[in-house]
Amino acid sequence: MPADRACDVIGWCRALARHSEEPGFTTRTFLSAPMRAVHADLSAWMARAGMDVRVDAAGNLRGVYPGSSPDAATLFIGSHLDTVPHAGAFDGVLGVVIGIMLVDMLEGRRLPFSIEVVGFSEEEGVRFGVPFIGSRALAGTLDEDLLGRRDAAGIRVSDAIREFGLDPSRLGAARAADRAIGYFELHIEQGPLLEALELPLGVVDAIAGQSRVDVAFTGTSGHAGTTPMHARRDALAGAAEWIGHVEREAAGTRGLVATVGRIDALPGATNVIAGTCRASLDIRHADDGIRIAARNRLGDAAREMASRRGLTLDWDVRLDQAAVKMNRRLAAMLTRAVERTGMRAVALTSGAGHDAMIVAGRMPAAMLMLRSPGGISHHPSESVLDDDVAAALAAGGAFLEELARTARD
Ligand code: HGY
Ligand code: MN
Ligand code: MN
Repeated sequence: MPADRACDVIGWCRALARHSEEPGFTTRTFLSAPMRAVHADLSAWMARAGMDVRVDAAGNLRGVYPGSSPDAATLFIGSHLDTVPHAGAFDGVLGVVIGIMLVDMLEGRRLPFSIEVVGFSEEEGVRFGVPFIGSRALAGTLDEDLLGRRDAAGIRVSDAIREFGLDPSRLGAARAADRAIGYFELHIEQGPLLEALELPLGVVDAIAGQSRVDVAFTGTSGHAGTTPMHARRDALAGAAEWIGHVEREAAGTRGLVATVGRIDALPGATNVIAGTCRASLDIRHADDGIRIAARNRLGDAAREMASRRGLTLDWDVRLDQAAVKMNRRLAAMLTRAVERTGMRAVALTSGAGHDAMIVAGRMPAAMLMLRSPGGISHHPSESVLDDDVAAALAAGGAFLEELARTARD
């Protein structure tokens, strides 16, 4: 039975991956058109598992499986439904599909708590440059600043919500009820650790903090053929010097990762010196002090390089998300559940950010990681193994039973 269900989980994820803004790739950003098809598929699977389904004002898909009594507290199981551009089929959606399958595995049996499976509308931060819109709505921490953020077309978050047919004035109703047992997120590891350890599952002890900065170097565009090298204020050359420095700084600081994933040079012609160069910075570390100090050093370096080259610099910190520890009691229960299914559980710190780090501010949170073959993620070749999904279903089922036992005590 678990093997069949694991095969279904993987099949469902691959089916959802076809709902995309880009034919031939998986690209699905906040409340874009393909999200409706994802909601339709998941709603059908949720309803078949005996869940009442709704979409909240932040575009989160929410399926409720009632508990044994009307006033039962709620266990949330969730992850995100949006993706990065050219994504794989499992980052985010796997946690939602496994949540539905765990409910289906109850086969109508009621637990002493309700289960609410949530497919968050936006976690990656691709469309508006700031992540976690969906989980902030559940946590009740969405603020006017975020709702006013604009995408590349100048559309605000609140406008995008209206365009999807939802009402931003009802965002308060998206907030999780106070009687929550906790939040449980299953997610691919997206890195090489579990594969190196030859283990299918890992229990998350903490999620690394991350900062995201929009950087812009501004000089003077000019003729590539007639402008002497000493007379240039080349924004792209300035950004290039800084990007090399970013890589060296991260490689030289234990446990630090820093990435410039996007660069836009303007006006962007072969025979024109770039007058403006915008770049993104994503910097992470398990220790917030080390991350912030490194972020500040990179800002100082950018200012020094810009000044030396006669450029101006804009440095806009878009996100400073502190590292978050998972709930120790739930992590211990999850570890016992994994071991009860005959597997060794290892604790690991997640370098990837997750909705759990936002929801953890509202209720106890726990995460179970599944091995990422090749450590590949944020890439079309991202995958999971059938046996590892079967193991996650068994461990997730044992975790629910353990929670039910403690709820009855
Ligand atoms: O960027 C991340 O860490 C996650 O995939 N959103
Ligand atoms: Mn991701
Ligand atoms: Mn993810």
